[in-house]
Amino acid sequence: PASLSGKWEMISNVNFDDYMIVLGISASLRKIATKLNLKKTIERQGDQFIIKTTSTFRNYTVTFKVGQEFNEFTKGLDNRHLKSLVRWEGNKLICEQTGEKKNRGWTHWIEDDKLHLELFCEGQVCKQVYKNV
Ligand code: RET
Repeated sequence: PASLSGKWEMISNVNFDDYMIVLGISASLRKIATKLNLKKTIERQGDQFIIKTTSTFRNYTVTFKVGQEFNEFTKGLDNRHLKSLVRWEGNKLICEQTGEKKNRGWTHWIEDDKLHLELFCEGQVCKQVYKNV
């Protein structure tokens, strides 16, 4: 069955700029970030996930257990402190990120052997698709 685990490379990225705008990310950082070819490495050990987002410019790693709220610091993104909680909903891995920004979170799922990621915040939705590498 389709698994989130593995190495992934971004093939499309829609509305990333508007997502970053609602996060309050500066124009200069957005300009760099929109040009990045992002990669993901997802490691899973049972309920525990390590998700690494990497690029030539900056990396971001988040480690969590499904169903267990954790403190997330979005270092190098918008540098906010969040309470995050990840759950499964069918084949979708869904994170709710509670903090200063409303309706913030993300959803990961596999479709047609590709990794789909929706990043949402305050009504903006960024949609990224990654291929397996
Ligand atoms: C980069 C570059 C600097 C500016 C911004 C970035 C955004 C990273 C994002 C990462 C999302 C990670 C997720 C992990 C899930 O476990 C690329 C670090 C804004 C949006 C959803």
